[in-house]
Amino acid sequence: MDIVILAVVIAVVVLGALGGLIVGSRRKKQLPPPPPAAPDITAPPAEPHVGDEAETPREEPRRTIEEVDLPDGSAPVVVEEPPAEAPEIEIPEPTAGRLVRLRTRLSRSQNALGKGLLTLLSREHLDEDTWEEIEDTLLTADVGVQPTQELVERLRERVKVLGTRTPEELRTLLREELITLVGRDMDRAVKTEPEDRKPGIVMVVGVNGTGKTTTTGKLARVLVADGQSVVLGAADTFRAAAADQLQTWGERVGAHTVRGPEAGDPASVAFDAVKEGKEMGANVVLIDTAGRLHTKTGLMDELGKVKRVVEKHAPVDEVLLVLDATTGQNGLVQARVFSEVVDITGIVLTKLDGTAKGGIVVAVQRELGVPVKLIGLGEGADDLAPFEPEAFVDALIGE
Ligand SMILES: Nc1nc2c(ncn2[C@@H]2O[C@H](COP(=O)(O)OP(=O)(O)O)[C@@H](O)[C@H]2O)c(=O)[nH]1
Ligand SMILES: [Mg+2]
Repeated sequence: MDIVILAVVIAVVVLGALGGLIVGSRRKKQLPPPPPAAPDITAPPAEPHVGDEAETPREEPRRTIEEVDLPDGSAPVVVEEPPAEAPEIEIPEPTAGRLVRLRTRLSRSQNALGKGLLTLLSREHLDEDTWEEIEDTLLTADVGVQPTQELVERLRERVKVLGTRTPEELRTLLREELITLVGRDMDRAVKTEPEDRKPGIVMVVGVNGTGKTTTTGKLARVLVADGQSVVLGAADTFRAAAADQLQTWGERVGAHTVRGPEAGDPASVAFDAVKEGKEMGANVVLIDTAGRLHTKTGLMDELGKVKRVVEKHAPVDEVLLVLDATTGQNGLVQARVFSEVVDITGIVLTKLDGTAKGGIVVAVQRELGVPVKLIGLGEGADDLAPFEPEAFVDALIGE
Protein backbone atom coordinates (compact mmCIF):
# COMPACT_ATOMS: atom_id res chain seq x y z
CA MET A 1 0.00 0.00 0.00
CA ASP A 2 2.77 2.43 1.00
CA ILE A 3 4.72 1.47 -2.05
CA VAL A 4 1.71 2.11 -4.29
CA ILE A 5 1.19 5.57 -2.77
CA LEU A 6 4.93 6.35 -3.21
CA ALA A 7 4.79 5.20 -6.85
CA VAL A 8 1.75 7.42 -7.51
CA VAL A 9 3.47 10.40 -5.86
CA ILE A 10 6.62 9.87 -7.96
CA ALA A 11 4.52 9.51 -11.12
CA VAL A 12 2.65 12.74 -10.37
CA VAL A 13 5.88 14.63 -9.68
CA VAL A 14 7.55 13.36 -12.86
CA LEU A 15 4.49 14.10 -15.01
CA GLY A 16 4.15 17.50 -13.42
CA ALA A 17 7.74 18.30 -14.16
CA LEU A 18 7.37 17.14 -17.75
CA GLY A 19 4.17 19.11 -18.14
CA GLY A 20 5.90 22.18 -16.79
CA LEU A 21 8.66 21.74 -19.31
CA ILE A 22 6.23 21.49 -22.19
CA VAL A 23 4.17 24.42 -20.99
CA GLY A 24 7.36 26.38 -20.42
CA SER A 25 8.63 25.79 -23.91
CA ARG A 26 5.21 26.50 -25.41
CA ARG A 27 4.98 29.68 -23.45
CA LYS A 28 8.29 30.73 -24.82
CA LYS A 29 7.21 30.21 -28.38
CA GLN A 30 3.68 31.51 -28.20
CA LEU A 31 3.79 34.50 -25.96
CA PRO A 32 4.82 37.78 -27.52
CA PRO A 33 7.89 39.43 -26.01
CA PRO A 34 7.11 41.32 -22.82
CA PRO A 35 5.84 44.80 -23.59
CA PRO A 36 8.22 47.61 -22.78
CA ALA A 37 5.62 49.18 -20.45
CA ALA A 38 6.70 49.41 -16.85
CA PRO A 39 5.49 46.51 -14.69
CA ASP A 40 3.46 47.00 -11.57
CA ILE A 41 6.22 46.86 -9.01
CA THR A 42 3.72 46.36 -6.20
CA ALA A 43 2.89 42.87 -7.56
CA PRO A 44 4.96 40.03 -6.16
CA PRO A 45 7.79 38.99 -8.45
CA ALA A 46 6.66 36.37 -10.95
CA GLU A 47 7.86 32.86 -10.32
CA PRO A 48 10.46 31.79 -12.82
CA HIS A 49 9.30 29.01 -15.10
CA VAL A 50 11.25 26.14 -16.45
CA GLY A 51 12.72 27.24 -19.77
CA ASP A 52 12.68 30.94 -18.89
CA GLU A 53 15.91 32.67 -19.59
CA ALA A 54 18.15 33.19 -16.62
CA GLU A 55 19.15 36.65 -17.83
CA THR A 56 17.32 39.50 -19.51
CA PRO A 57 18.19 39.27 -23.24
CA ARG A 58 20.82 41.82 -24.04
CA GLU A 59 18.92 43.54 -26.80
CA GLU A 60 16.15 44.44 -24.40
CA PRO A 61 16.66 48.02 -23.31
CA ARG A 62 17.45 48.35 -19.66
CA ARG A 63 15.18 50.68 -17.85
CA THR A 64 16.45 53.15 -15.37
CA ILE A 65 14.63 53.74 -12.12
CA GLU A 66 13.24 57.03 -13.46
CA GLU A 67 11.32 55.26 -16.20
CA VAL A 68 9.47 52.91 -13.90
CA ASP A 69 5.82 53.76 -13.33
CA LEU A 70 5.54 54.68 -9.71
CA PRO A 71 2.65 53.34 -7.61
CA ASP A 72 1.04 56.79 -7.38
CA GLY A 73 0.32 56.55 -11.08
CA SER A 74 2.53 59.41 -12.19
CA ALA A 75 3.68 59.24 -15.81
CA PRO A 76 7.00 57.63 -16.53
CA VAL A 77 9.81 60.11 -16.59
CA VAL A 78 12.19 59.60 -19.48
CA VAL A 79 15.57 60.96 -18.70
CA GLU A 80 17.46 61.84 -21.86
CA GLU A 81 21.03 60.78 -21.93
CA PRO A 82 23.48 63.56 -22.81
CA PRO A 83 25.00 63.21 -26.31
CA ALA A 84 27.96 60.86 -26.29
CA GLU A 85 30.48 63.61 -26.89
CA ALA A 86 29.69 67.19 -27.85
CA PRO A 87 32.14 68.27 -30.56
CA GLU A 88 34.59 70.79 -29.29
CA ILE A 89 34.15 74.16 -30.92
CA GLU A 90 37.31 75.78 -32.18
CA ILE A 91 38.12 79.45 -32.03
CA PRO A 92 39.49 80.38 -35.47
CA GLU A 93 42.29 82.86 -35.58
CA PRO A 94 41.55 86.46 -36.60
CA THR A 95 41.89 87.34 -40.28
CA ALA A 96 43.90 90.52 -39.94
CA GLY A 97 47.48 90.03 -41.07
CA ARG A 98 46.93 86.51 -42.33
CA LEU A 99 48.63 87.15 -45.64
CA VAL A 100 51.65 88.44 -43.79
CA ARG A 101 51.72 85.32 -41.61
CA LEU A 102 51.38 83.10 -44.68
CA ARG A 103 53.72 85.03 -46.97
CA THR A 104 56.40 82.35 -46.94
CA ARG A 105 53.88 80.02 -48.58
CA LEU A 106 54.30 82.13 -51.70
CA SER A 107 57.97 81.23 -51.85
CA ARG A 108 57.68 79.46 -55.17
CA SER A 109 56.16 82.50 -56.82
CA GLN A 110 58.59 84.66 -54.95
CA ASN A 111 61.60 82.88 -56.38
CA ALA A 112 60.26 82.59 -59.89
CA LEU A 113 58.65 85.99 -60.20
CA GLY A 114 59.74 88.52 -57.62
CA LYS A 115 63.40 87.64 -57.22
CA GLY A 116 63.72 86.84 -60.91
CA LEU A 117 62.53 90.29 -61.89
CA LEU A 118 64.73 92.07 -59.37
CA THR A 119 67.82 90.22 -60.50
CA LEU A 120 67.15 91.02 -64.13
CA LEU A 121 66.42 94.69 -63.44
CA SER A 122 69.66 94.96 -61.48
CA ARG A 123 71.83 94.05 -64.46
CA GLU A 124 74.26 96.72 -65.42
CA HIS A 125 73.12 96.87 -69.01
CA LEU A 126 69.41 96.63 -69.56
CA ASP A 127 69.61 95.60 -73.21
CA GLU A 128 66.86 94.19 -75.41
CA ASP A 129 67.71 90.64 -74.43
CA THR A 130 67.29 91.49 -70.76
CA TRP A 131 63.91 93.10 -71.40
CA GLU A 132 62.87 90.01 -73.26
CA GLU A 133 63.91 87.89 -70.32
CA ILE A 134 61.85 90.10 -68.03
CA GLU A 135 58.91 89.61 -70.35
CA ASP A 136 59.39 85.85 -70.36
CA THR A 137 59.57 85.79 -66.59
CA LEU A 138 56.21 87.50 -66.36
CA LEU A 139 54.61 85.29 -69.00
CA THR A 140 55.90 82.12 -67.36
CA ALA A 141 54.33 83.26 -64.10
CA ASP A 142 50.95 83.47 -65.87
CA VAL A 143 50.65 87.26 -65.69
CA GLY A 144 49.16 87.24 -69.19
CA VAL A 145 50.25 88.87 -72.43
CA GLN A 146 48.52 92.23 -72.20
CA PRO A 147 49.42 92.97 -68.56
CA THR A 148 53.00 91.85 -69.22
CA GLN A 149 53.41 94.30 -72.07
CA GLU A 150 51.96 97.11 -70.00
CA LEU A 151 54.28 96.40 -67.10
CA VAL A 152 57.41 96.13 -69.23
CA GLU A 153 56.50 99.40 -70.94
CA ARG A 154 56.16 101.19 -67.60
CA LEU A 155 59.37 99.71 -66.23
CA ARG A 156 61.36 100.74 -69.30
CA GLU A 157 60.18 104.32 -69.02
CA ARG A 158 60.85 104.63 -65.33
CA VAL A 159 64.24 102.95 -65.45
CA LYS A 160 65.28 105.35 -68.21
CA VAL A 161 64.27 108.34 -66.08
CA LEU A 162 66.07 106.89 -63.09
CA GLY A 163 69.50 106.81 -64.74
CA THR A 164 71.69 105.16 -62.14
CA ARG A 165 69.84 102.48 -60.21
CA THR A 166 70.42 101.41 -56.63
CA PRO A 167 68.90 98.07 -55.60
CA GLU A 168 66.65 99.94 -53.21
CA GLU A 169 65.32 102.21 -55.95
CA LEU A 170 64.67 99.26 -58.20
CA ARG A 171 62.80 97.42 -55.52
CA THR A 172 60.59 100.43 -54.80
CA LEU A 173 59.93 100.94 -58.47
CA LEU A 174 59.05 97.32 -59.11
CA ARG A 175 56.88 97.19 -56.01
CA GLU A 176 54.87 100.21 -57.09
CA GLU A 177 54.37 98.96 -60.61
CA LEU A 178 53.37 95.47 -59.51
CA ILE A 179 50.84 96.85 -57.03
CA THR A 180 49.39 99.03 -59.77
CA LEU A 181 49.16 95.99 -62.03
CA VAL A 182 47.40 93.91 -59.37
CA GLY A 183 45.03 96.79 -58.70
CA ARG A 184 45.06 99.12 -55.74
CA ASP A 185 41.54 100.40 -55.69
CA MET A 186 39.32 97.38 -56.19
CA ASP A 187 36.75 96.59 -53.52
CA ARG A 188 37.89 93.24 -52.21
CA ALA A 189 35.57 92.88 -49.24
CA VAL A 190 33.44 89.72 -49.31
CA LYS A 191 29.86 90.99 -49.19
CA THR A 192 28.20 89.14 -46.38
CA GLU A 193 26.25 91.89 -44.65
CA PRO A 194 23.59 93.53 -46.78
CA GLU A 195 22.31 96.66 -45.08
CA ASP A 196 18.60 96.00 -45.32
CA ARG A 197 18.20 92.35 -44.37
CA LYS A 198 19.62 89.19 -42.89
CA PRO A 199 21.13 86.79 -43.78
CA GLY A 200 23.75 87.69 -46.35
CA ILE A 201 23.87 85.05 -49.08
CA VAL A 202 27.10 83.77 -50.58
CA MET A 203 27.37 81.13 -53.31
CA VAL A 204 30.61 79.28 -53.94
CA VAL A 205 31.06 77.91 -57.46
CA GLY A 206 33.80 76.32 -59.52
CA VAL A 207 35.08 73.16 -61.13
CA ASN A 208 35.50 69.99 -59.09
CA GLY A 209 38.69 69.80 -57.06
CA THR A 210 39.50 73.50 -57.13
CA GLY A 211 38.82 73.80 -53.41
CA LYS A 212 35.19 75.00 -53.14
CA THR A 213 34.21 72.99 -50.08
CA THR A 214 37.50 73.70 -48.33
CA THR A 215 37.12 77.41 -49.10
CA THR A 216 33.50 77.43 -47.88
CA GLY A 217 34.64 75.82 -44.65
CA LYS A 218 37.56 78.20 -44.21
CA LEU A 219 35.33 81.18 -44.98
CA ALA A 220 32.82 80.04 -42.36
CA ARG A 221 35.66 80.12 -39.84
CA VAL A 222 36.68 83.61 -40.94
CA LEU A 223 33.12 84.84 -40.46
CA VAL A 224 32.70 83.12 -37.10
CA ALA A 225 35.99 84.65 -35.98
CA ASP A 226 34.49 88.03 -36.90
CA GLY A 227 31.54 87.30 -34.62
CA GLN A 228 29.00 86.32 -37.28
CA SER A 229 26.64 83.36 -37.14
CA VAL A 230 26.81 81.13 -40.19
CA VAL A 231 24.56 78.52 -41.81
CA LEU A 232 26.07 76.23 -44.45
CA GLY A 233 24.12 74.85 -47.41
CA ALA A 234 25.43 71.59 -48.86
CA ALA A 235 24.10 72.01 -52.38
CA ASP A 236 26.64 69.54 -53.76
CA THR A 237 24.20 66.66 -53.59
CA PHE A 238 26.00 64.40 -56.04
CA ARG A 239 28.14 62.77 -53.39
CA ALA A 240 27.14 62.24 -49.77
CA ALA A 241 30.81 62.67 -48.89
CA ALA A 242 30.68 66.28 -50.07
CA ALA A 243 27.95 67.15 -47.57
CA ASP A 244 29.80 65.27 -44.82
CA GLN A 245 32.96 67.21 -45.64
CA LEU A 246 31.14 70.53 -45.37
CA GLN A 247 29.31 69.51 -42.20
CA THR A 248 32.60 68.59 -40.55
CA TRP A 249 33.94 72.07 -41.29
CA GLY A 250 30.76 73.56 -39.85
CA GLU A 251 30.80 71.50 -36.69
CA ARG A 252 34.29 72.66 -35.87
CA VAL A 253 33.04 76.21 -35.45
CA GLY A 254 29.46 75.48 -34.42
CA ALA A 255 27.86 76.35 -37.77
CA HIS A 256 24.69 74.47 -38.72
CA THR A 257 24.73 72.61 -42.07
CA VAL A 258 21.58 72.16 -44.15
CA ARG A 259 21.70 69.11 -46.37
CA GLY A 260 19.34 67.19 -48.59
CA PRO A 261 18.96 63.63 -49.79
CA GLU A 262 21.80 62.25 -51.88
CA ALA A 263 21.26 63.02 -55.57
CA GLY A 264 18.48 65.40 -54.52
CA ASP A 265 17.77 68.76 -56.10
CA PRO A 266 20.66 71.14 -55.31
CA ALA A 267 18.42 74.17 -55.80
CA SER A 268 16.01 73.05 -53.09
CA VAL A 269 18.84 72.43 -50.63
CA ALA A 270 20.14 75.92 -51.33
CA PHE A 271 16.62 77.32 -50.92
CA ASP A 272 16.16 75.50 -47.61
CA ALA A 273 19.54 76.66 -46.35
CA VAL A 274 18.55 80.30 -46.81
CA LYS A 275 15.13 79.59 -45.29
CA GLU A 276 16.71 78.06 -42.20
CA GLY A 277 19.26 80.83 -42.06
CA LYS A 278 16.38 83.32 -41.96
CA GLU A 279 14.52 81.39 -39.29
CA MET A 280 17.62 81.07 -37.16
CA GLY A 281 18.43 84.75 -37.54
CA ALA A 282 21.84 83.88 -38.95
CA ASN A 283 24.10 86.60 -40.33
CA VAL A 284 25.35 84.69 -43.34
CA VAL A 285 24.40 81.63 -45.41
CA LEU A 286 27.22 80.06 -47.40
CA ILE A 287 26.16 77.72 -50.20
CA ASP A 288 28.64 75.14 -51.46
CA THR A 289 27.77 73.84 -54.93
CA ALA A 290 28.72 70.80 -56.99
CA GLY A 291 31.89 70.92 -59.06
CA ARG A 292 30.38 71.09 -62.46
CA LEU A 293 32.52 70.50 -65.45
CA HIS A 294 32.11 73.55 -67.59
CA THR A 295 31.74 71.37 -70.66
CA LYS A 296 28.50 69.83 -69.38
CA THR A 297 26.00 72.45 -70.34
CA GLY A 298 23.11 70.75 -68.53
CA LEU A 299 24.93 70.89 -65.25
CA MET A 300 25.90 74.49 -65.82
CA ASP A 301 22.26 75.36 -66.43
CA GLU A 302 21.50 73.75 -63.11
CA LEU A 303 23.91 76.11 -61.42
CA GLY A 304 21.97 79.01 -62.89
CA LYS A 305 18.82 77.43 -61.48
CA VAL A 306 20.32 77.18 -57.99
CA LYS A 307 20.93 80.92 -58.07
CA ARG A 308 17.47 81.74 -59.42
CA VAL A 309 15.74 79.59 -56.81
CA VAL A 310 17.77 81.09 -53.96
CA GLU A 311 16.84 84.54 -55.22
CA LYS A 312 13.19 83.83 -54.44
CA HIS A 313 14.30 84.72 -50.92
CA ALA A 314 16.62 87.62 -51.67
CA PRO A 315 19.38 88.57 -54.11
CA VAL A 316 22.61 86.63 -53.73
CA ASP A 317 25.14 89.06 -52.28
CA GLU A 318 28.28 87.35 -53.45
CA VAL A 319 29.10 84.67 -56.01
CA LEU A 320 32.64 83.49 -55.43
CA LEU A 321 34.36 81.63 -58.23
CA VAL A 322 37.01 79.28 -56.89
CA LEU A 323 39.98 78.73 -59.22
CA ASP A 324 42.96 76.47 -58.68
CA ALA A 325 46.04 78.64 -59.27
CA THR A 326 48.07 75.63 -60.36
CA THR A 327 45.92 75.05 -63.43
CA GLY A 328 47.02 78.26 -65.15
CA GLN A 329 45.36 79.00 -68.46
CA ASN A 330 42.80 76.27 -67.88
CA GLY A 331 41.53 78.30 -64.96
CA LEU A 332 40.97 81.25 -67.27
CA VAL A 333 38.83 79.15 -69.58
CA GLN A 334 36.75 78.00 -66.61
CA ALA A 335 36.39 81.56 -65.41
CA ARG A 336 34.99 82.65 -68.74
CA VAL A 337 32.40 79.87 -68.88
CA PHE A 338 31.22 80.30 -65.30
CA SER A 339 30.83 84.02 -65.74
CA GLU A 340 28.39 83.35 -68.58
CA VAL A 341 26.10 81.33 -66.30
CA VAL A 342 26.22 83.34 -63.08
CA ASP A 343 27.46 86.84 -62.36
CA ILE A 344 30.73 86.29 -60.58
CA THR A 345 31.37 88.98 -57.98
CA GLY A 346 34.65 87.75 -56.56
CA ILE A 347 37.44 85.29 -57.21
CA VAL A 348 39.11 82.93 -54.78
CA LEU A 349 42.49 81.69 -55.97
CA THR A 350 43.41 78.50 -54.15
CA LYS A 351 46.66 76.54 -53.94
CA LEU A 352 48.89 79.56 -54.44
CA ASP A 353 51.19 77.74 -52.03
CA GLY A 354 51.80 75.07 -54.65
CA THR A 355 52.70 77.12 -57.69
CA ALA A 356 55.33 79.49 -59.03
CA LYS A 357 52.65 81.19 -61.11
CA GLY A 358 51.38 83.86 -58.78
CA GLY A 359 50.89 86.11 -61.80
CA ILE A 360 47.58 84.36 -62.40
CA VAL A 361 46.09 86.87 -59.93
CA VAL A 362 46.59 89.60 -62.50
CA ALA A 363 45.46 87.54 -65.47
CA VAL A 364 42.23 86.28 -63.96
CA GLN A 365 41.15 89.71 -62.76
CA ARG A 366 41.67 91.02 -66.27
CA GLU A 367 39.77 88.12 -67.74
CA LEU A 368 36.66 88.66 -65.60
CA GLY A 369 36.98 92.28 -64.57
CA VAL A 370 36.30 91.01 -61.06
CA PRO A 371 38.66 91.29 -58.08
CA VAL A 372 40.48 88.43 -56.37
CA LYS A 373 39.03 88.63 -52.86
CA LEU A 374 40.55 85.65 -51.10
CA ILE A 375 43.56 83.43 -51.62
CA GLY A 376 44.19 79.90 -50.41
CA LEU A 377 47.68 79.26 -49.16
CA GLY A 378 47.46 75.75 -47.77
CA GLU A 379 45.23 72.94 -46.60
CA GLY A 380 45.13 74.12 -42.99
CA ALA A 381 41.88 75.44 -41.53
CA ASP A 382 43.12 79.01 -41.30
CA ASP A 383 45.13 79.05 -44.52
CA LEU A 384 42.74 81.38 -46.32
CA ALA A 385 43.68 85.03 -46.46
CA PRO A 386 41.92 88.20 -47.56
CA PHE A 387 43.75 89.35 -50.67
CA GLU A 388 45.76 92.52 -50.08
CA PRO A 389 47.77 93.76 -53.10
CA GLU A 390 50.52 95.40 -51.04
CA ALA A 391 51.14 92.42 -48.79
CA PHE A 392 50.97 90.10 -51.78
CA VAL A 393 53.53 92.05 -53.80
CA ASP A 394 55.78 92.41 -50.75
CA ALA A 395 55.68 88.64 -50.35
CA LEU A 396 56.61 88.22 -54.03
CA ILE A 397 59.61 90.49 -54.04
CA GLY A 398 60.81 89.57 -50.55
CA GLU A 399 61.91 91.80 -47.71
N1 LIG B 1 47.71 73.23 -50.97
C1 LIG B 1 46.44 73.64 -50.96
N2 LIG B 1 45.45 72.72 -51.09
C2 LIG B 1 44.17 73.17 -51.10
C3 LIG B 1 43.85 74.55 -50.99
N3 LIG B 1 42.51 74.66 -51.04
C4 LIG B 1 42.00 73.42 -51.18
N4 LIG B 1 43.00 72.50 -51.22
C5 LIG B 1 42.89 71.05 -51.36
O1 LIG B 1 42.28 70.74 -52.60
C6 LIG B 1 41.56 69.53 -52.52
C7 LIG B 1 40.15 69.67 -53.08
O2 LIG B 1 39.41 70.53 -52.25
P1 LIG B 1 37.82 70.52 -52.16
O3 LIG B 1 37.44 71.65 -51.27
O4 LIG B 1 37.30 69.18 -51.81
O5 LIG B 1 37.43 70.84 -53.66
P2 LIG B 1 35.98 70.94 -54.35
O6 LIG B 1 35.81 69.69 -55.12
O7 LIG B 1 36.07 72.14 -55.26
O8 LIG B 1 34.98 71.13 -53.27
C8 LIG B 1 41.58 69.14 -51.03
O9 LIG B 1 42.55 68.16 -50.84
C9 LIG B 1 41.98 70.44 -50.34
O10 LIG B 1 42.65 70.21 -49.14
C10 LIG B 1 44.95 75.50 -50.86
O11 LIG B 1 44.78 76.71 -50.78
N5 LIG B 1 46.20 74.97 -50.86
MG1 LIG C 1 33.27 70.04 -52.87
